[in-house]
Amino acid sequence: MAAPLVAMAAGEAPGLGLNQRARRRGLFFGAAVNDDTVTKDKPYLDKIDADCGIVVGEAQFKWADVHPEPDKFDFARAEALMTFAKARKLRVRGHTLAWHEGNPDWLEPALKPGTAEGILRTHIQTVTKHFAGRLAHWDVVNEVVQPDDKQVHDLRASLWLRALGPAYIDIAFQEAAACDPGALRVINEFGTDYPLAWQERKRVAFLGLLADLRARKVPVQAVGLQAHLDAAEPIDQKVLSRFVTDIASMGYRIIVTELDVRDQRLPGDIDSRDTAVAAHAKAWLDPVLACPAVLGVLTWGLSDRHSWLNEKFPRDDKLDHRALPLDAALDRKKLWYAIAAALDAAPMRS
Ligand code: 9MR
Repeated sequence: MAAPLVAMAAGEAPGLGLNQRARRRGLFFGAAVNDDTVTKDKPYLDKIDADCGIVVGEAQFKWADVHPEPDKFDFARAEALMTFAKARKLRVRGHTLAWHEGNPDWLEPALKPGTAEGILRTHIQTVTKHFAGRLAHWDVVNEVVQPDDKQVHDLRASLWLRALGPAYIDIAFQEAAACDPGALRVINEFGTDYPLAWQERKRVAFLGLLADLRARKVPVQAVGLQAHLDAAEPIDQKVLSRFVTDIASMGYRIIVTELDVRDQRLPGDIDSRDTAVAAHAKAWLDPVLACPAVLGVLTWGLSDRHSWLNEKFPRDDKLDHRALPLDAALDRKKLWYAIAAALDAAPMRS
C-alpha cells in the first residue's frame, strides 16, 4: 500500500472536505451533478454537500435540456439542481450557452442566414435572464478552438461558426454580460493539457483567441480548463506553468472546470491504477494551482458511480474507470487525497 498522499496535520478534523481545504487557500472546490443524481441518489448528494462549495449541471443547462423545441423553454431539470444547491448552500455554475454538442435536433436545421443570430440571442437572453443573480458563473461558450478543423482563426467547425462566423463568440459574451452581469463569464476549453503536437497547436490558437478577445474588449472574464486527463499520458509541468501564466498575464481568471482522469490505457489492478491516477492529477494540478489567477477546481462528477468516461472510453476489460475522487461505494480514493494535497500546497489567494 502506497503512503497516503496527505499527512493529517495535528489536531485537524478528519472530516474536512475538499471545499473546506480549498477555502483555507482562498480557492473553491466543486463537482458536476447530473439529473439522475439530483433526483435519485441521496447518499451521493450528502457527499457532494461534504466536499463541494459549488456544483455545475452536467447537462441541465444545455440547449437540449432547456430549449427542447423552437418556442419552448423547460427549466425543470436545471431548477431541480438549483433547489438542491440552495438547500445545501452551494453555488452553481451554468454550462453552457453555445456548444457544438448537447443541442436539440431542431437547432442546426433552423440556423439559416437571417435567423441564426436571432435564435442565439433569444436563447441566451431567455436563459441568462431566467437565472440572473442565481448563478456564480456561466460557461458562455464551450470548446470553440480546434486548429485541426482548418477554419478561420483556428476555430472549431461548429454549427455556430458555420451559421454566424467568429462573431458568435462576441454575441454570446455580450448577451450574457447584458442579461446577467453578476455571473462570471467563462470561455471553456479542453485538450490543452499535454505536450502533444495537436495540443500545442491548440494552446497557441487558444492564447491567440484570448489575446484577440481582450484587444477587442469582448467581455470574457475567465478561462475554463476542463482537464479531462489521461493517466497514461506524460505531463510536462513547464508547459502547463507557461500556459496558465500566459493566460493570467492577459488579465483572465482561470477555473479548472471538469477534472477527471481516464485510465483505459492502464492495467486493471485497482491499487496501482488508483496510485497512477492520483499521481497524475497531482502532477497536473501542482503547476496550475501555483498560478494565482486560478480560482478553484471542479471534478466532472464526484464518485466513480457516475462518470461519462465508461461509455465514451470503455476499458477492454470492461472495468469502470477510477476517474473521480470517491469510489463507487462513496469512499475516498487516492485521487481524493491527491486533490486535497494539491489544494493544501496551493499558494494562499489574497
Ligand atoms: O458528461 C456529459 C455527458 O453526460 C453528456 O452526454 C455530454 C453531451 O451533453 O456532455 C458531457 O459533458 C461534457 C461537457 O459538457 C463539456 N466537456 C466535455 C464533457 C464530457 O463529454
